[in-house]
Order: sequence, then C-alpha cells, then structure tokens
Amino acid sequence: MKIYGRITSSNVMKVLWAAAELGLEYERVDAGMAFGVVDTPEYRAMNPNGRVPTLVDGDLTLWESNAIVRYLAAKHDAGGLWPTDPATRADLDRWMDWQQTTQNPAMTPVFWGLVRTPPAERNQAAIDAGIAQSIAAFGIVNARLADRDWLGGDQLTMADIPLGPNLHRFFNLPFERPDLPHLRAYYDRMLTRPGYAAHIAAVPIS
Ligand SMILES: N[C@@H](CCC(=O)N[C@@H](CS)C(=O)NCC(=O)O)C(=O)O
Repeated sequence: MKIYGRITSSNVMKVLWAAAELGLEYERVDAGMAFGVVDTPEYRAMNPNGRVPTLVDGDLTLWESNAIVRYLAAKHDAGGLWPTDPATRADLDRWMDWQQTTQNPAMTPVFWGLVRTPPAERNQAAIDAGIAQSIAAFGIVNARLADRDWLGGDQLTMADIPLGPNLHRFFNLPFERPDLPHLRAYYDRMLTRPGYAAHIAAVPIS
C-alpha cells in the first residue's frame, strides 16, 4: 500500500492515523506544496485534483481523505472502526461528511491566516469569522460528547479520525476559546492514542 502526501497536511494526517489504528504497513511518498509531485502527469492520472492524500492499494487508487479512512476501516476492521449496522454507520458517515463540509471550511481561514500568512498580510476579519464559525462547529461536537467518549459511543470509530487534525489546531492556535469541557476531554483522549500522538500532535503546525 502506498500513501502519497506530506506529513503536514491535515488530510494526510487522517489517513496516517487511521493506518496506525489499523496496524497497517505502507510506503509514504512525500507530495504536495514544497515537494511538488502533485502536478506531474503521473500524479494527475491518479488524482486529477492534484491534491493530497492519494492511496494506492493493489488495483485501487483512491482520493478524498475521508473516503480513504472509510475504505481502510471497512477493509480491515468491519464491526469495529467501521460498524456493519447501516443505521450506526449512517450516523458516523454523517459526522464525516459534516467534518468536510462544515467544520473544515470554518477552520481553513484561521489556519491559513495565522500559520501560513505573514502578519502584515493577514485578513483579520476573515480570521475572526473563521474563529467564530469554528467555535460554533466544535460547540456542536462538544454537545454531542456530553454523554459519550467518542462520536459513536464508548469506542473510537472512523468518524472520530477526520476531526483529529483540526481539533489539534483548534486547541493549539493562538486565539481565545470558550470552555468546551467535553471537547477538551475528547482531545485529551485522542492524545492517548499512539497514532494520533505520532502523526498529528507531534507534527509542527506549519
Ligand atoms: N477534500 C480533499 C482535500 C485535499 C486537499 O485539499 N489537500 C491539501 C492538503 S490538506 C492539498 O493537497 N494542498 C495542496 C498541496 O499540498 O500541494 C481531501 O479530503 O482529501
């Protein structure tokens, strides 16, 4: 199995954490930003978006990080990370879609503004709007976690993995956050997972 993508990408981090939870062996190929690769015809043939991550597993070439997490969980841990009951799985799929369509777009201007833009060039209004939207989005997760340790209940599932990288950014970027005790306990729980510690918490936010 081959995973294309630089380790600083939040979307690559999801796949690396999932692979660690599943105990999978793979070769990782640096790609994206300073590494280039993503604009080559060979890479575009695998992933026409020119983005990372891309997974190659035998005859399957797959892009979209959450689809990759879902695939790996289904292939290697059906009944565990990937629940077999359709209603249970739909509940988790919903959180994964929400991460891509609601949570991540809120955090993107905050991350880009505070980490990848020099102070003199920052759009503070866009950063502030992103912070407000991120607090609102993570407030929804905080409420969900009032009676459970993980999004799906008392076990880590595939649905928790996509939130991992942005949760680390949320708690470590320099802005004011309200007290979100269930969310903070969730992040602390993630930090105890060796795959999260190695592939997300230990990687500089850059
Ligand atoms: N929806 C896609 C987004 C992929 C994406 O935008 N990846 C970013 C990194 S997080 C990227 O490729 N950036 C350009 C680059 O690294 O060259 C996914 O979840 O896989």
